Amino acid sequence: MSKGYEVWEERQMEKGIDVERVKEKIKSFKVETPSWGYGDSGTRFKVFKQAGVPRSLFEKLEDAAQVHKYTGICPSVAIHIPWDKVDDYGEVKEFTESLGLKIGAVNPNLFQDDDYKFGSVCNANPEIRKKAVNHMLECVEIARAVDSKILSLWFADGTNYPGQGDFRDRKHWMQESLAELDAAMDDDMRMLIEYKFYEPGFYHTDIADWGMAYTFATKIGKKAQVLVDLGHHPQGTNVEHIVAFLLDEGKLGGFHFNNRKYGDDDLIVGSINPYELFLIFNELVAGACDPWTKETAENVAYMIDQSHNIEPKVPAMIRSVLNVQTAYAKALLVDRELLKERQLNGDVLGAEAVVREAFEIDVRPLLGKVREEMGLAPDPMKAYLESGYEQKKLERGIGGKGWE
Ligand code: LRH
Ligand code: MN
Ligand code: MN
Repeated sequence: MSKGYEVWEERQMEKGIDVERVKEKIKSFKVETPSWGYGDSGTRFKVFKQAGVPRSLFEKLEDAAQVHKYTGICPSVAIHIPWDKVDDYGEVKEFTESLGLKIGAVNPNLFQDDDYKFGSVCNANPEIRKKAVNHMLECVEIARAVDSKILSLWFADGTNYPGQGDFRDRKHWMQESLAELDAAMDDDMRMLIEYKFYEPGFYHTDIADWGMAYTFATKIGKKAQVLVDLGHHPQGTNVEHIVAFLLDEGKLGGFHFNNRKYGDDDLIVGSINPYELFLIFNELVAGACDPWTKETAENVAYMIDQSHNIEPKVPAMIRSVLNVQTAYAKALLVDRELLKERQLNGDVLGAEAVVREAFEIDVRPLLGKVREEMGLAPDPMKAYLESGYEQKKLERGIGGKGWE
């Protein structure tokens, strides 16, 4: 490994890449995993129960701790309420910290109660809107109890047919609810507003795209930013352009990483379109180098939002995390000065080559070296599979906690 690395390092240094700086950046890069990615989940056709799936939030956290143990870059876990509802969040905080982890984003769930059949915060019934707002306020309390600073908001609100709802009434109800939430949040908390263009509403969704999420976030003010879930755009959308635009406006708050072939497929990150993932990181790295966007770029919450229908959950999560890290490492190797020069000179093919060639670099020797320096096994997946944890998990039996 280390001989391979020396050759690799020499080649990068010849190109003028500051390899030590790249290594430091990779070491400080973190990505959050979702509690719901460890439990049973599926499609609307079937949830296949897997043996060994966590029976409680505490067991989900134990699984998340394994992902962190072998990758070294996943110290926080997002929770979804009420999927992860417990009586004592102080106990959750203590247990999480005992595992060397932290609770990350708190996600209010506004789509599973029967009351939400016609929407939550955009429901025509004011009592249901109130209930939805109260649930978000409860999540602010939970965030305080677990010492989280992020409320991650996704609304399943939408309609199935023309005429079913009044777009502008619903827009006002959304705005009012977000304002109530804003007033209840501490100054150092952020709300990340996620958009999605369809599903479960198939005619319209109340926050359908980044422009609507951006408009709400701008009206709310400094505590609100936009969350980009990679599975929530129409096919062919240039997601990296959206990322650069929001970053430049100071409104890019976070990501839900996953991958898709067709719809909101929630597949392993980078499994279908690794080039798109790399191009997104290319914008983020460029943003972090620019004084205008540096602060926003450095505070972006990187989160995975993935569900595993047929694949074993902990290895699937490790695969996603490693794919994210790989895309980030490649983006750090883009020669930005050369790229700028070629862009300004109208060198179309030359500029495209700078970006593509960074993507083509094999970063395995680099990542192996970084892991060695972090005291980790060079191949986290292999180390995890050899650890015996997958077998030990089976003692939990079948019928764990999943989507309810
Ligand atoms: C909606 C979504 C949202 C939810 C999660 C379970 O499709 O991406 O982030 O909270 O899935
Ligand atoms: Mn999401
Ligand atoms: Mn989704």
